[in-house]
Amino acid sequence: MEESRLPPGQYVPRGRPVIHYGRVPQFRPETWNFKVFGATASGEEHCFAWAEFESLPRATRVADFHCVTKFSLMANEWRGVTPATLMAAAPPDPGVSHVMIWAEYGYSANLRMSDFTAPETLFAMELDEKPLTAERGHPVRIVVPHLYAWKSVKWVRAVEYLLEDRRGFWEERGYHNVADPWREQRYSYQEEPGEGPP
Ligand SMILES: Nc1nc2c(c(=O)[nH]1)N[C@H]1C(S)=C(S)[C@@H](COP(=O)(O)O)O[C@H]1N2
Ligand SMILES: [Mo]
Repeated sequence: MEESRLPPGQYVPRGRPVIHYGRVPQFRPETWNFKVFGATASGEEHCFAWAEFESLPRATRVADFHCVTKFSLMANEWRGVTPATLMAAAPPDPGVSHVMIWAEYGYSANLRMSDFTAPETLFAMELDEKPLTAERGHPVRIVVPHLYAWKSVKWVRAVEYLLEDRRGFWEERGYHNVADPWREQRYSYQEEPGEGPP
């Protein structure tokens, strides 16, 4: 592997670690839904049942993935729904600047609109040609491979459109609001003016 693919301070571990805070949730297709709420264009909340979300068109992205605890998982092949597809089905108000990605049990991460709509960002439902396993985020996780992996929320249940930035779960607990691994934006004390909510 080329060294230039590894951001500063990262290493490639043996095996493929799985990490998250709290328990792995149970997936119940009958009651599962996916909400898009907050500053939608219509002012209404959009709600997708499992059958609807599952039938959205899918795309493939190959990307490396960098955890702030310093391991990186290289060349993952993700398949799922692009943010562009979701936004076409549930359009944002033109003033939306950020999104909050919400998971089961209240875990969350905020993203700038430019990171959410980046070409490599995906709502992944498959990894390496198999459905996601429960521990990797089944049925849907977002993958934002150009940011530290705490932003790649597993078990996503909602997207909230924001007119101004707000910190998510780890961003409120001392981690960097933007989280670019190439700039080693690990902790909130490193934030420069304009990189976090006022
Ligand atoms: N819902 C949820 N998503 C989460 C987390 C979590 O605690 N809860 N942990 C994040 C962190 S810190 C990392 S490094 C990656 C790990 O993904 P993996 O288990 O597929 O390696 O998931 C991220 N997504
Ligand atoms: Mo992480």
